[in-house]
Order: sequence, then structure tokens, then C-alpha cells
Amino acid sequence: MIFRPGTAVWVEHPDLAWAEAEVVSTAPTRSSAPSTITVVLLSNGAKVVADGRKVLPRDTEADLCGVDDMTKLIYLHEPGVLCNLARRYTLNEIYTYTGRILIAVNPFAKLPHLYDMHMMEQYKAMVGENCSQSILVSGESGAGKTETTKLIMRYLTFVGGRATGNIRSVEQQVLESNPLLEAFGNARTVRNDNSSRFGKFVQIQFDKSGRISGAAVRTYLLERSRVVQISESERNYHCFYQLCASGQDADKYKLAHPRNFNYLNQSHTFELQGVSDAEEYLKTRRAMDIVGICFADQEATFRVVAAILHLGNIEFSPGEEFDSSAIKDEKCRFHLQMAADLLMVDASLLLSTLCFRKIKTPEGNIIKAVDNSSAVIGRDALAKTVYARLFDWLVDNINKSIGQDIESRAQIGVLDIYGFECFKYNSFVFWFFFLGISDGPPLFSFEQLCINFANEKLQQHFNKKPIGIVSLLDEACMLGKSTHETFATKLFQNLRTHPRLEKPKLSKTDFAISHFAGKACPVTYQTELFLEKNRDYIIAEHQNLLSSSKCSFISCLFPSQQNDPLKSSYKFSSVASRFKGVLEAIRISLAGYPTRKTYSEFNDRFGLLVPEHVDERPYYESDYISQLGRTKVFLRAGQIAVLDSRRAEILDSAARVIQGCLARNI
Ligand code: AD9
Ligand code: MG
Repeated sequence: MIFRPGTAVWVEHPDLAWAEAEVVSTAPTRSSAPSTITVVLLSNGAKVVADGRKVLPRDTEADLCGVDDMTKLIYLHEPGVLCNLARRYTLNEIYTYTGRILIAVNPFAKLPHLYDMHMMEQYKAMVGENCSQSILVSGESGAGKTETTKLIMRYLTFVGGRATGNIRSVEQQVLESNPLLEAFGNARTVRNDNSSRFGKFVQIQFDKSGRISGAAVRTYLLERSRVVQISESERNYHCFYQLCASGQDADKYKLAHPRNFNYLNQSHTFELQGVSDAEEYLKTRRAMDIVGICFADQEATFRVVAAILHLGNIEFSPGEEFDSSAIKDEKCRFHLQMAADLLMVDASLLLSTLCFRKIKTPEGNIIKAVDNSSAVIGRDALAKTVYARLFDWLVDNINKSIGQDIESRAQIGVLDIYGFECFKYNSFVFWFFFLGISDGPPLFSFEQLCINFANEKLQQHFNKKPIGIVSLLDEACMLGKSTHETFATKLFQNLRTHPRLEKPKLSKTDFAISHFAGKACPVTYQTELFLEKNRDYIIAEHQNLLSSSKCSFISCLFPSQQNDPLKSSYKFSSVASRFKGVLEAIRISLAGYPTRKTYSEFNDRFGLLVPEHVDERPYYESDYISQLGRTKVFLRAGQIAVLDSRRAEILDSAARVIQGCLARNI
């Protein structure tokens, strides 16, 4: 686009992202070289030479308070959008529409006036068109998705509530499912003190009169690795710290400060600013009461949480035999006994489950000792599995107790997933790399691939190919002989030419994807545990151990496979393919005609472009205007700038004519 001197523009700026400027001159373009534009910055009067491609038109007539819908912006480009959001943000107007999308800017402060009864009443007007709807909350980690989801749920329970005052009403149960799931599924990360480590889809069901009649909560891909492994300045799931701070209950389970437990002391962050874990524990118990989890089940739940902490403190040393392992010392024996007692299983069976493995051979089964590092891996696998089953049990219980309205035809679904994660640029992982503490660039795991993949789908920038990473992974998992090496080889063979897949030079089995999260973000993944994690299976010994528990709560978490007709079939189910279910639920329609103006607004601004003023080309030509509606003109992105530049040309030449006339007359 050609800018004439004096045109108001935005230029890219290293500190401010975009700065307001005015064009001074444009260097003539030679051949295919990009043009350069000299501009003067409004902030300090400095002259800057900018790349012509990084200069965008600026609307000098824009309202200083901003507009409540981005589609009202004259220029719908990055600086226009950011400037509008910034203007509104200073006025505590954190919500802005973009057609059917609502943008929320995280205020990091309580703004109660936005959510009070008075405000909710104002939005109560429409009981809708009696058809189901979905709300998708998307954004980077820490952007405010979960808080927004909770506000949406609060609003929906307000408009659809029965106002019975009953503390165990459906709407109250729906609301209280949030703190409960957060206690078990949220944790502190470098980006967010209360980061969701699972995806959540809540369907609120309404009856014919528009009242809430039931709800269903579905969760996706809890980050299991966090149970046994946490990075510096992060925390494990909140419930562990809550239980440790619970006073009497902690004593009952022989728990102490989190620093005493391997699963919590890998990071030195034990407390959260402004949060009392003891108080949070009481809130979690209260939420369990409201959701309808009986006292005995609440006790069993926390017994399992305590058992996991003790399990993590069972350490091993090399056994007497070659490549075998034994419990390290008396302290570890105490934790073994505690874990076994809390899980109500036999302590020696627990120990042998960790130190031995049954191997099938053509000659029959043999029992083989495992070395101490394999025993640790087995211990961690057991802790992760138990925790994941406990989490699933909580979700099932919430659903059972809230109850489903199977007759409901109108539902509102709210999807809250974890945000895009790439710590390379701004996290401790990056800095550790520089400081030499870590021995390589940050590598990411299977969970991050699923998270980032889902976020890409949200952005509609991932071109799904018939053969993709997930389908290759599923195929590898179905073939018994596959290893992560064969999977990586297959991946590079099949997707060799994919522009967004790269093979890092120093590894045969890692792969890098250039994700799109608003900007290109290259992320390197390690395939080592991909197959194992995707298979979602449980080690047979672990299954046998836990289904032998004398506590029915625990044995029910691990129903015996033989008694379960569904499980005994060899049907393959992969974590990644189930996750693609959630992806299919996602529909974002990108507006094809983002700029909308009423005919009168359009005529006020561009009326002077009508044919008699310009040339014989028709005014409403398809180059400019993509669609004409009944009351509005719909334009493709960028078309307003083209029209504006023609308008400026005409105004300029008109001004020259007037100046000429005036000069002659003077
Ligand atoms: V993650 O992908 O789960 O790591 P979210 O869910 O996007 O992330 P979250 O909703 O947890 O972020 O918000 C992070 C923090 O921002 C909250 O703990 C609040 O302190 C803050 N926040 C977010 N939205 C609001 C709001 N509407 N009002 C006030 C907010 N504070
Ligand atoms: Mg969240």
C-alpha cells in the first residue's frame, strides 16, 4: 500500500510493539525490494526509517474510549486491536466483542461491579432461541480462561437457578464442582499460581422453562507426570499441600511439612502468595459436602492422597543379587508400611510389586528382579495411576450426584482447556539452560504436545493431514513391536516434507514442531515415553495389588479386568485419539468479513468515492466490498485501508485544487 506524506500510521516498535507515527516520505521502490518509509514518531518526534511492510494505517478519528466491538474499528489490524483493548483496559472495560467472540483482558484485580446482581440482571433479557450453544474459552496459560469459565457458570446458574436457597441445589453443586476439581487438578506453574492441568467441558442442561435441570462434567488428559515430578518454582496438585496443612487429618496420616516428601520437595515452592492451604483444605471438604461426596468417601479420598506421598518416599538401594533392588533403610520401610496401610494392601506385596516384574516367556512366566532405577520408575507409575483413577472417580461422582437431565434439549457447553505452553522464551527452563544447570535445551513431553495441538486447533492454523502425528502414534501403539525409535523413523519418513516439522540435529528420536500460538513457536518434543503414555495401560502387577485392597473405595478404583467385559476385549484405546474428541468439539468460525458498517456510516466516510467523483468504475465494486447486507456493508480484512487511501487521494487533490483557487483569487 502507498502512503503519502502526512498519513497517520502505526510502525513496529521494539519496546512498545507498535508506535503512533506520521509518514514523512516514501522511498521509491525498485524492482522487488521492499519499500522503506520514513516516519516521525509522535511520542518523541524522532525520525525513523521503517520497512514498508511493517507500517499500517492509523485511524485518527477513533473514539478515545475505544469501541465495544472490534468490528466497529475502521482498521482491523494488530495495532488497531491492541490500541482499542488498551484504551478500554484503562477504563476497567476488560471485555470487548469481536463479532461473536468476546475478548477478556486479565485485570489481575477484582472488579466486582462487573459481576454484581445488577449487571447480571441486565444480561438476563433473552432466554434464547431454545437451541444448544457452546462457549469456548481460549487463551495462553494464565490468560484467565478458568476464571472466565467460573464467571460464565456463575452467570448461568444465576439466570437458570431456582433460588430455593438449598445449599445442595443443582446450581450450587455445579458451582462447587469448580473448587473441588481445582484442588485435585490445578497446580502452581511458572505462568499461573492456579494453572489447570486438565481440560474441562461442562454441559449445563436446561429444562423447558429455562431452569437448570442437570449438568455433566467431562475432563481431558490430566497431567499425570506432575504427581511425581515437579520443576523448580512449580508445585504439585494443590490437594497435597492442603492435606499437609490440615492439622488433625495430617497427623492422622503421619504427614508433615511438604519439604519432607519427595513428590513435593523437588521444588522449593511450598506456599502460594495470599493463599492458606489450611483454609483451602476446609473449602475443598465443604465443596465435597455440597457436591454430595459422603464423609467415608472423603476420608478415603484423602487417605489415597496421603498414601501417594508416603509411596514417593520409598527409596531403593541395589539388592544382593545382580540388577536387583531392595528397600533402602528403616525410614523408607516406615513409608512403605504407611503407604500399604493407607491403601489397605499387604506391605510385602507392595514391595515385591515394586522390586519384581513378571515376564511372559514361551516357557511360562518368570519372576525377575528389577534394578533400583526401574523400581523407582515402577513406584512413580503406581503413584500416577492411583492419582489419575482418583481424579476420574471424583469427576464420575460429581456427575452422579449433580444428575443428568437426559430429556434436556437445550444445553450450554463451556470448554476450558489448558493454555498454550512454550517455556523456551520466558521461563526458568530457558534460564537454567543458559546458566548451565540443565544439560540441553528444554524438551517437551507428550502432554505438552496434546495441549499445544489442541490450542493450535483452536487457532485454526493446523492443517490436519490424513497422516499426522497422532495417527502415526496410534498405529505404532497398536503394533506390539514398535519402539519410540521406530515411531520417530516413521514420523520423519511420512512427514519429511512437512514445513512445520523438523528433525533436531543431535537426536534421532526428538522432533520439533513450529506451533502457531499467535506467533510461530518452535517446540522440541522427546518421544521416549510417547508410546507408553499414549497406550493408557496399567501394569498388571499394579492392577492386581490394588484390586486386592481391603478398602472397597480403592479396589473399586481398580476393578478386576476379568470381571469387566468391556475391558477384557482387546479394543485399542489411545489417549491421543480420545483427546482428538475434544478437538472435534471445537468450532471456531473465522469471520470472513470482519469489518461491518451501516450504509450511512459507510456513505459518510466513503461517499465521495462514488463514480461521478472518481472514475467510471462502479462504487460498490467487488474488489472493495465483499458482501452487501440488508442494512450493512461487509468488508474483507484490509479493504477499509484501500478505500481510505483512495479517499485521502481525492481529498488531497481536492485540497490542491482549492489551494490553487485560493492562490489565484488572492
Ligand atoms: V491455565 O492455561 O489453566 O494455566 P488460565 O485458566 O487461562 O490459565 P486463570 O483463569 O487461572 O488462567 O487466571 C489466572 C489468574 O488471573 C487468576 O488466578 C486471577 O488472579 C487472574 N484473573 C483472571 N481472570 C480474572 C478476572 N476476570 N478478574 C480478576 C482474574 N482476576
Ligand atoms: Mg485454567
